[in-house]
Amino acid sequence: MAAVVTLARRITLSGALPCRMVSPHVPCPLLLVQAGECPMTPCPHTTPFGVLFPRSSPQVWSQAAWQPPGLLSTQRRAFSNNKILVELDTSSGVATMKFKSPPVNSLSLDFLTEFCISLEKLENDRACRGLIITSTIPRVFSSGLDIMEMCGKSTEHYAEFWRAVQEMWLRLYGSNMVTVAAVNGSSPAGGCLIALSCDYRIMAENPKYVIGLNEAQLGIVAPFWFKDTFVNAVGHRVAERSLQLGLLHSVPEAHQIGLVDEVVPEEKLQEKAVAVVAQWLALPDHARQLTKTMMRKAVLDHMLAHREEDIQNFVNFVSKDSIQKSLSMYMEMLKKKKG
Ligand code: CO8
Repeated sequence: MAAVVTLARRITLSGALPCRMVSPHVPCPLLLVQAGECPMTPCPHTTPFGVLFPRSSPQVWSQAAWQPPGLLSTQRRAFSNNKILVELDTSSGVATMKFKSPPVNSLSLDFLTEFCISLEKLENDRACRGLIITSTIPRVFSSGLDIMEMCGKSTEHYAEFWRAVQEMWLRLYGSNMVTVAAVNGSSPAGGCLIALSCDYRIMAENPKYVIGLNEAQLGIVAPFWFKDTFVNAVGHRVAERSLQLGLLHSVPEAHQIGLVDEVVPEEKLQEKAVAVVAQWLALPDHARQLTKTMMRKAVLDHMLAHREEDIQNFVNFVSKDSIQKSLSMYMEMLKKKKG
């Protein structure tokens, strides 16, 4: 209690403070408000102990995980659907999203829809500033797009499916939250795209895990925005070679080319992800978010400008007999590998 009062007094005495509370994702339009002059009703900064700023401010940049002892008890909220479980720790502002769609977390239309709904809920939740994405399925983070959604369906279905893939990427790549992929299994193609769309990737050490954009191996071509996202992470030359050869990289190789930022033993993965999010959240949201937008906007805008054309291209491409044949053969190969 004494610590809270001391902090509140220190903040109150410092006068002008950055207001971060209008929305976790939208900086206060005034940016600086005088303590106690917050335009919100009721003012979320005012506590029985004075004016309080639990979110990061210049005074607490190095103490991202700091909470007033006894004032904010650790609170967990969870919501779940058929494919995804989300747990939000409201005291740290970090949600963990766990894929739970056996056998391999493939990105079906249902999965993508639930993923987008979950992302939207978190994005609009003032209590959430950071997101960790991981899997509950042993050895698989996500097997990428559900190939069955691209085989033997109508053109309307292909269009709807592709719009959902685009939507997932737009929401994740353009998210205001700090996003960390805790990659605890293999992550080919669309699975790799999910990881690449996050701000930071940590992968579990395991000689069996692979990650990469392997579309060329299936006889299909990674769309331009998959490519742009990849290039932004690893650079043009590395992306070009990896994409042309449809490479699935081992964990050490993925680390070496910068496809993943860090490799840790599997049992340390969650703990490491939490530490990384805390480190990123220690900066003022508005500065980090505007910087993220500055880095990603061109790629997002380019996709949005060509969205309908991209859907049409996908539908035309995937409807071709030769592509249907390649995809069916690939599915056969996957099933045979098992037997
Ligand atoms: N879609 C649908 N079913 C799948 C997929 C998938 N992506 N991946 C695996 N499955 C199925 C398997 O066929 C198998 O089914 P069944 O039990 O009926 O035989 C079941 O899931 C389990 O698969 P495995 O036995 O292979 O599981 P393992 O744990 O041994 O291996 C792997 C897991 C490593 C994920 C492995 O399944 C694998 O490599 N899968 C293929 C992944 C892949 O190549 N994905 C690419 C999808 S395409 C994509 O994401 C981007 C496309 C961009 C569009 C381009 C424009 C045209």
